[in-house]
Amino acid sequence: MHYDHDPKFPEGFLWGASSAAWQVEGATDADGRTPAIIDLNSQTKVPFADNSIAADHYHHAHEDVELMAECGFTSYRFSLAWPRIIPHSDGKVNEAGIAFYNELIDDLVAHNITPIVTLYHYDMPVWVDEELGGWKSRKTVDAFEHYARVCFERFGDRVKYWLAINEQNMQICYGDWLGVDKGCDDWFRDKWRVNHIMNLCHAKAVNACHELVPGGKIGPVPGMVPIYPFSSEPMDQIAAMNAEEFTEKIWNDTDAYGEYSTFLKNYWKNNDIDPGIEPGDEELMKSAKIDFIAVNCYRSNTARWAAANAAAQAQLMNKTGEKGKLIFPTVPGQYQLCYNPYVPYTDWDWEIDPVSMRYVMRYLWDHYHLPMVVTENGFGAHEHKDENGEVHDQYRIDFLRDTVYQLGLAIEDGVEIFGYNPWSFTDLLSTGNGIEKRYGLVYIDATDDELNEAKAAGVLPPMKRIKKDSFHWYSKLIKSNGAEW
Ligand code: BGP
Repeated sequence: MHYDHDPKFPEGFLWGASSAAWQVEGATDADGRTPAIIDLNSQTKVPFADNSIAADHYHHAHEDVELMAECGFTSYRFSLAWPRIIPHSDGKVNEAGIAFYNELIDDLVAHNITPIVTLYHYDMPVWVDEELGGWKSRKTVDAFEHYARVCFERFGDRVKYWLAINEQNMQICYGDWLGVDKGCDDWFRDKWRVNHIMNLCHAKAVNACHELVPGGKIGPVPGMVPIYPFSSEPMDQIAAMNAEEFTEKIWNDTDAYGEYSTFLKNYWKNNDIDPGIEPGDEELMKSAKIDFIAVNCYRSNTARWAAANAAAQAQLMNKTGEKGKLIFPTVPGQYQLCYNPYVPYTDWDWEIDPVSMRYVMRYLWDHYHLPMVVTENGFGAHEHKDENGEVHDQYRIDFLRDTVYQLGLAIEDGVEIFGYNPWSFTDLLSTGNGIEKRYGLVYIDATDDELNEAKAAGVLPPMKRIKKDSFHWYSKLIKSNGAEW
């Protein structure tokens, strides 16, 4: 990438990294935590993605915070595990779970690292699913509100930035990938009911945060994949707009305006879909005013027109990390996604497109005029130690540098952005590719096979942390507030 000047970042810009409880903590049955739906879902993934050890952050939390401080972090975005805090349907608070997060938060604050905390990053307790009906049931709204209130009451004195639900759009779009479609037999229709329940949970959390956390701010976390039209053929532009609506804009509009768009209401009407809206729901949604948008953005997609008689194709993810295994989706009469000839691809067929960060920031600012913080971005790769036990990840440094440059340009464009938290600090589990798809600034010295063997033997491996080259590069960048890049 050509850089024609140095980007500038505002004083107090939050530099950190990001994780999620089920992907980093491990210790899934420690100290009273009960199983989550995602534990079971992850066990169905090939290659191994069992999360019972993950990066074993549960037993290495202090060491990890020390490393963050050494790197110069001023923020850390992580999530709380619902089944660690409310393990059973009696709603009682698990003090051991609270103690783990209290220690982590205290440790961060003592190192001047601002915690940015996600309430829900895919770990619904199994009891919510089995006893209340999970995402299909309105009873879940009360259970979620209770959990959110406990978190705000217990941690809100030190945590001021809250995120409600991670990537609701992606959970609904790819319901089977994360197990959100559990128990639904007509996902085409049922997903809008699940989505509505999630919107009610989000609204309750937003209002409770404002009620219980002095100075608290809360926002949604859209998974943003900007959509470019494949060509200047006019129908490719409509296809790009359709893909944008159905994968992200519907959710952004609802979060920002607190109401369903006319586009979505017409779509429901034309397709005979009842999203299960009851009296009072729309008032609740409207009352929940978000303070900012937390943005996850790794890449872009490209769309071209798909005629109404085209063959439908669901997206099939690349689960092996061998290039060329992804099957793009086709939605007849709306769009099909396709390769972009102008960008390279990772081994998992993700577009390597740092410009997408500037695009997405400009796009969201123009539409919603809300401050933003980057809560995920990163480069997934196969990685190994060399003969000296070091990990050289120049490709990650190149990607992060290009992205930080684009973020700087977006700030110069006038967009209000207050932090950058790439995924991830240590290596951790990918959503479907075990620890083999690594994102960390810090290497975790274990392979999927070793984690499998350790689990079978019931022995925890040492899980040594090794700083990658990107750790050292990032440290210089953040200690100079973006000047040395
Ligand atoms: C985001 C999720 C994360 C994370 C990341 C990378 O969408 O919020 O949980 O895993 O994507 O994706 P993957 O692990 O599939 O490579």
